[in-house]
Amino acid sequence: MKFKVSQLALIAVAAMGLTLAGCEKKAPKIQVVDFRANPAAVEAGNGAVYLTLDNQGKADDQLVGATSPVAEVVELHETTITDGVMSMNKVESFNVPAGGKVELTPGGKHLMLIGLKSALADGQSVDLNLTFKTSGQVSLSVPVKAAEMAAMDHAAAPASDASSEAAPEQLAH
Ligand SMILES: [Cu+2]
Repeated sequence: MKFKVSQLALIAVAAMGLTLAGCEKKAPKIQVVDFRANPAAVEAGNGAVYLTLDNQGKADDQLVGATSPVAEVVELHETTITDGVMSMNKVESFNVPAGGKVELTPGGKHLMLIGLKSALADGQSVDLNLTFKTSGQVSLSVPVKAAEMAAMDHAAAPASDASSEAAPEQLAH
């Protein structure tokens, strides 16, 4: 009887070990890199945050939400160009595949800071809290700085988009 019990205990310990090892193997491992916010005036109303989500784990994860004290809401957006017209769509999540990366860059996916409560001034930092489906919360202090490749992005964008964006200001003069 005594022998049997210790045998059971061994089996239980072995099973626990396997479960733990299994868990570790299957978990996502999210790292957030290359993050920055675009400078924006309060009057602009909105701002954008760009970053790279790097998953070095063995399971997929999803970015499902974000909050920041500088904005009323933070939405996950994806910019698409259909027939030369640029539009932004709100999406529910960004999938971060196991062993893969998701890059949020101008002209693509981004985090939209909606209803700015204060200006995003160059050189400042803003707090951002990301929520992942599996990994949970990740807090960042995001530096505000302009894109280094801004000139290239503009050159690559269709001319019609650039002129329609600039139009209201030009009319005001
Ligand atoms: Cu947007």
